[in-house]
Amino acid sequence: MPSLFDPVQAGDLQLANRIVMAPLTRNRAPDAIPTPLMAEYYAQRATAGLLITEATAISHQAQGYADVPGLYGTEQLDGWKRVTGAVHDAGGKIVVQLWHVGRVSHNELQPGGGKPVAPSAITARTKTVLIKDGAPVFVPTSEPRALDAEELPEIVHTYRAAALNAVETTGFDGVEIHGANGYLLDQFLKNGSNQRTDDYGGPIRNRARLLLEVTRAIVDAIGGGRTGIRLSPVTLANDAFDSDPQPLFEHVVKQLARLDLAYLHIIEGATGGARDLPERPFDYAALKAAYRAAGGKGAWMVNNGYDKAMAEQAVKDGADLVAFGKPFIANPDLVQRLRSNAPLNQPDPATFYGGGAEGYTDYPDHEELVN
Ligand code: 8OZ
Repeated sequence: MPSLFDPVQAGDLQLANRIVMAPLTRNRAPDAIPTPLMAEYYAQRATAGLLITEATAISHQAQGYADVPGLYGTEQLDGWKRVTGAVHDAGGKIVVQLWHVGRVSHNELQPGGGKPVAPSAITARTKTVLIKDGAPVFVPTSEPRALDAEELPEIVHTYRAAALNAVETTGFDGVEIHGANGYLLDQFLKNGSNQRTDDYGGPIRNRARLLLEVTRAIVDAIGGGRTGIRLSPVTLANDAFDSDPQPLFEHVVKQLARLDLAYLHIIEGATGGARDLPERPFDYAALKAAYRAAGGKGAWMVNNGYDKAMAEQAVKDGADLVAFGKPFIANPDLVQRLRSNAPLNQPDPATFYGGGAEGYTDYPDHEELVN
């Protein structure tokens, strides 16, 4: 029986253990440029089997929050090279999470102050963050405009270009497609946000089309073995809602099964919150069974509120990887702490988004505390 601390292969990725650092938005990249401090932060956490970067915009249009990083433009790519170099020097593996926020944005963050783009012109009942006079301000997201079908190939191409930049230019070990949490690809999947009447709306196979086109384009460019995807069937994040998620997501994973992906990353329940949502029931075992029955061989990564005991049980039950979010904010040496049952530092929510080293690179290793 494998343990959480045993090596595992996920596609082309040879991972030292099954503990993954989940993507965590930290808003410390002014002008979307990754900083040297970010390189230090990720390198401190390099004992994770795999690091997934914070969500990273594939274009200016894909931006939805102040000071989140991008993967376009020379300065942004150079910033990421510093990060991948530092992580690799520390012996780690790192993939970048490719992000298009769709309607979860604000005019002020969009090229030329234009409207954010979405499957349909339905405003998300959620907030985003701007920086005003140096301080973060929460504001409602702007009314989006519905994308023309003719604009979608360009978006697919932009994902593909970002994936190529990730592995060829910036040294990432692979990419994770952000298909979760109410952002563009999830907006297309779910009928609460997608009311299109063309080939990208209506029946499940149409709503899944953009996500699958993006995934195929990336796999074609960099190989499935370096490509993962994150899904959140019933998340409450960003006004995401589908009236019948079980068949929707079973269709998605059956199609993904044909693409030889490195991994599927599944958020169980409400992102960063309750694992059980009585008002949004979902059968994750059936989802996994549908993927395997369709021939899917990617690693199965689970996420949301795991502690050591739950993670060990998940691995016993057949999960290949377990992603930890908040515990990695406060515990750079989380793998070693879990291994030795050391107590965990508690993260400070006041320093999650924005700021500098405080609450970012200054959480101590356990060894530093006891010596
Ligand atoms: C927290 C704050 C802003 C963005 C996600 C990228 O939920 C995010 C995010 C999380 O996937």
